[in-house]
Amino acid sequence: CSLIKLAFIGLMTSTTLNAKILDFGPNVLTADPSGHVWKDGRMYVYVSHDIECQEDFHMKDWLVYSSDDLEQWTNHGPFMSLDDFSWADNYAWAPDAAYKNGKYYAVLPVGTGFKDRINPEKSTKWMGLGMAVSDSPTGPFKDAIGKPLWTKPYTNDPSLFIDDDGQAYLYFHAKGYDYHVVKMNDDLLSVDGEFIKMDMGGYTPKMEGPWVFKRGDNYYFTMPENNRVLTYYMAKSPTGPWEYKGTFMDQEHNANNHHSIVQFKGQWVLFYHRWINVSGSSCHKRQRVTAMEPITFNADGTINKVQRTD
Ligand code: FUB
Repeated sequence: CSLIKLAFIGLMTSTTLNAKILDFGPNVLTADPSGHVWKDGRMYVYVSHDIECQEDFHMKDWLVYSSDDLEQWTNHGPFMSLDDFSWADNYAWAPDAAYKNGKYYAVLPVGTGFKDRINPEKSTKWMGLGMAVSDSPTGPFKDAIGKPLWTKPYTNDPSLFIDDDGQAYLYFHAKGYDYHVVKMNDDLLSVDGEFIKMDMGGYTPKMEGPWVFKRGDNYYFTMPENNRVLTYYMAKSPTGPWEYKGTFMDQEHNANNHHSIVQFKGQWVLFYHRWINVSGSSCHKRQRVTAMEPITFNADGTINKVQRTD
């Protein structure tokens, strides 16, 4: 009888999360969600802030929302903008955040220049990682080092993972350096040593937007493979060797995805973005909005495939 009760409670728990596009307010377009549960137990989601009908993702600032039930979301507004970086003026792309030693940290890809689609050799676009710090999870954040974390290689899409022993690892997307990781010093503002090329078991497709998390004694390296389909590797250490496990979310339209996976009140949650025709918008093409789904695991730690909920 108590087993039946437990199964029932389990079922109730796994259905409490209502998968959906998050209501972040009218005409608010967001993407690249990075979900974190900080010490107050609330869920904080840091997102890129799309501009209606934008071309080549010329975004200007980032937003943060929080919730204690994943239903009602509090808008904390922009937590930082390009104006806060003296050395960058474009591409406010996929953010990540971390908490350490009583401070909140944001890792923010920003850049300069423009992409020339007709004559790519004339492109001046460059991106690097800004490191920002705040006393509050919702900001205001300040540029903590006054320059990019490094200038070469061109880098975006950071994922800052802090292991149980307090060691921080920074994963990122950088041309020629995909599937590398670097250890961060305790200040979370400087790197400790060289980039480490990880053993991915011989399979290294084009990646963007890595997201690393730990569940039990398994580490997960997840990514939008070929910028579209969400796939993952598993390992017993944050630097690998990684074993490829395949797809956990198919692609939608011929468009990018970017995600995060985080545990909230016992439930694992996948945040990602969708491309939809936004009602009331004057833009006649699909635009990005943040969505979430419950995500579940098998006994061996592998991830069950997630279907989008309409
Ligand atoms: O939002 C700008 C870029 O689009 C992100 O950095 C990529 O991951 C893709 O989502």
